[in-house]
Amino acid sequence: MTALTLAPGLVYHPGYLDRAAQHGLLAAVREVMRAAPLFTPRMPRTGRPFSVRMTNCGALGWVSDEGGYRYQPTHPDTGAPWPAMPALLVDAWNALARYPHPPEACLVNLYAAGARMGLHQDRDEEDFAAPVVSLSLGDTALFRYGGAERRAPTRSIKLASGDAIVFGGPARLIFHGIDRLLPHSSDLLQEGGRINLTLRRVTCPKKA
Ligand code: MD3
Ligand code: FE
Repeated sequence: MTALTLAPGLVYHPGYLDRAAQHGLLAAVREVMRAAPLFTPRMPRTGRPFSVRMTNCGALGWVSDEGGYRYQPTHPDTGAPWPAMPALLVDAWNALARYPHPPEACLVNLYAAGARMGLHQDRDEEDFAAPVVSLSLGDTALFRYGGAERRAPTRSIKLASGDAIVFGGPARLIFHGIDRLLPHSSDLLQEGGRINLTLRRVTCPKKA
């Protein structure tokens, strides 16, 4: 597999999943969405809804509402535990993360046409030693990333269906976001749009 290091700790694997693997992962994600329906996260304080809808699998899931950003073991609407992490996702983590503990959370982001995600850092986890692994399905997205400070200059790359990207080490706390989708760029999702999966460690592993 070709892997491109775009910045220290930022490794891009274009076409990591072939078409068959994308279909397999999509089937697993549809099962997750059946057990844990998509919810609409809201901004802390203001309650303004995100344009992206979300769900999670794994022991912990990321949620956001007027009370803030946090990880919790249950769905914010149904109260049910998150469904288990599909084996295909654990396989991807094991192949890409180079981290000796399994992922605890997989955030599933669903972008319909017009959805976007503003520039932000992921810093609600305790363990920044572990990388974040992202997998993309469906329409290509224009992904923007900068540095560890908001004012740092940014670059953009396109994330296409099947691409994987890993953010570890000095890239773990970079600012990043999704400016827009390229409509109709993939036919993987019948309804169009894009699904992004991010595999994360949340807690610090206990010392042996
Ligand atoms: C860099 N998701 O869920 S994936 C997110 O495409 C998020 O849905 C975007 O940003 C998406 O938080 C971007 C790429 C990504 C994900 C997590 C990161 C880049 C990251 C965590 C740390 C640094
Ligand atoms: Fe993020």
